Amino acid sequence: MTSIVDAPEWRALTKNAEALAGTSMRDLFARDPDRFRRYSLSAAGLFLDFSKNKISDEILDNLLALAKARGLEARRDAMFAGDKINETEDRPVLHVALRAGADAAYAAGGAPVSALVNEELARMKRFADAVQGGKVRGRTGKALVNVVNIGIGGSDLGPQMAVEALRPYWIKGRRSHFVSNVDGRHLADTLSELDPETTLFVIASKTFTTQETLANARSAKDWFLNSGAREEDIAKHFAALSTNEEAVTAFGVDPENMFRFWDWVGGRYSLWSAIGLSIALQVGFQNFEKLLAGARAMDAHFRAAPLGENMPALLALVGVWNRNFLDIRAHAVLPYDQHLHRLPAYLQQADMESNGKRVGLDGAPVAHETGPVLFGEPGTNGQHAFYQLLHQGTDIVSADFIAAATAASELGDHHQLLLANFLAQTEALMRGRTEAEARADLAAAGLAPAEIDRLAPHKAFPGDRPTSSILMDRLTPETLGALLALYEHKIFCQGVIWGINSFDQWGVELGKALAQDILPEIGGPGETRPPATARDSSTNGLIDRVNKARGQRSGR
Ligand code: G6Q
Repeated sequence: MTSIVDAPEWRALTKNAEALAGTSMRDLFARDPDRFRRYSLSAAGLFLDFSKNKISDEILDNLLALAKARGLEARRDAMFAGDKINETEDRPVLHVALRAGADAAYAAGGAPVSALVNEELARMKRFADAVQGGKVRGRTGKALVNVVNIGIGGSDLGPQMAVEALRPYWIKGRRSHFVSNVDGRHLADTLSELDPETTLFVIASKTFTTQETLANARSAKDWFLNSGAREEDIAKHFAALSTNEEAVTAFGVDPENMFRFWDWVGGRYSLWSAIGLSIALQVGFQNFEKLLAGARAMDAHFRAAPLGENMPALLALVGVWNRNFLDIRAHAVLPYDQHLHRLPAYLQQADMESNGKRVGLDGAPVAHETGPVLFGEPGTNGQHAFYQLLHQGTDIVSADFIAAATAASELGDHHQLLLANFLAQTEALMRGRTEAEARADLAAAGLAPAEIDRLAPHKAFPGDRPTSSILMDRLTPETLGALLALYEHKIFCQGVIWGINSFDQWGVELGKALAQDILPEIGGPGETRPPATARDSSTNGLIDRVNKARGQRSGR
């Protein structure tokens, strides 16, 4: 297969980038008053403006030609058809089937799955409704008002992000807690505020073999049993979300409280599955269904819209342009919405675990860059932190700005202030401020010429920093679902263009294996250990230091 960088579409884009070098986005906007209309679109309750990227019709045409040449449409169809597009794990990738609705008829690798999905959703609904309605209660008859989700990675980030995002929909009196870190403080700090009689543990683990989750689940079980509960009470206080029935049963969870999903659901794509139970418990099953419906609307758009009018495909192509042709190495996700404060962390996993790959589907190293470093914080907080580098740093960082035009409940003029900041930032990043403009501003402020000379270079902004804006009328379960599906499909499209498998994550394996290996070398408190010799001098030295400090510490 010809390397993608030798393809005519790639070469054309390289030429486009060279030709554009002397043109600023200011110029592009000045030349074309219609730019906003032409480079924006609506889908599934979302509006995307990508006009503040350094693109033109010709560039967009070449990007679309690249997508076609890479077989994006056929690959998309293969995903929806349940083909085994996760080739290194020999699995279909069918999270779209989890939110496809009652009438769907999806098959994974030829085997029908929609009836199974709907059956499991019905079981989740019964359970969530029973907890909400007080039919399921704790061992002493008290309502289960606290839910502790124990999971990590894909079994934590999605549900946690969605629960935070849907705060206005929270069931009164219910509180969800998320414990992920194997650092015992995470669990201990969380449990220190909880009453075992009113706590429901949801153990979320696709494999039910993950070291961190099992360690936390075991300690949670000990805490519960040490509160005077008996083994048979576990059924009332523990649920499990998993594909591994045997391990769940061995742990002691009642199979009635186990909610299943399947190997064709990737961990970071699993919040739509049983992994979403914690979301349903916090916001009610109806709102969870609305979240699925919002994603379904984006799926329908992604599946049917021609690439040139397809929101996930366009967002992906703009990202490819920025990454591969403008050499932009980092991408910021900047939600102007406090309730979306966990979205950057969630997308960091979704994007970086999916597209942080260096080898193509054919096993050969790729000849082009793949996923950017992704980070973010909610606006306006980030403005007072890292935006300095976004505006004036030597690296150009692309960004997605995300905002809702209205808030669930508005407090004074806060939402206007928030929106004004969002708009001001995208404008400033695009336009910048020339040194001449900086000089004029300083002169207008009455500064002496020498001061103007001294300060003007520091007050100039180069601008030309690309941003996309995603707007919704309001953040609801539906618009959240659409937003998350937009990003899932964007990541998929980029993976196809880059020729990589977005659905495996072998890169997390080496560290896991070494941790198992090193574990026996770490002494308990008060234990004396012989010097470590098995590894490099740095790792041996660190093990010795840790063991020395731990050896001097007795007891707990
Ligand atoms: C996600 C990854 C990873 C996974 C966690 C938890 O795509 O596979 O983040 O979700 O390692 O795995 P378990 O759900 O199996 O515990």
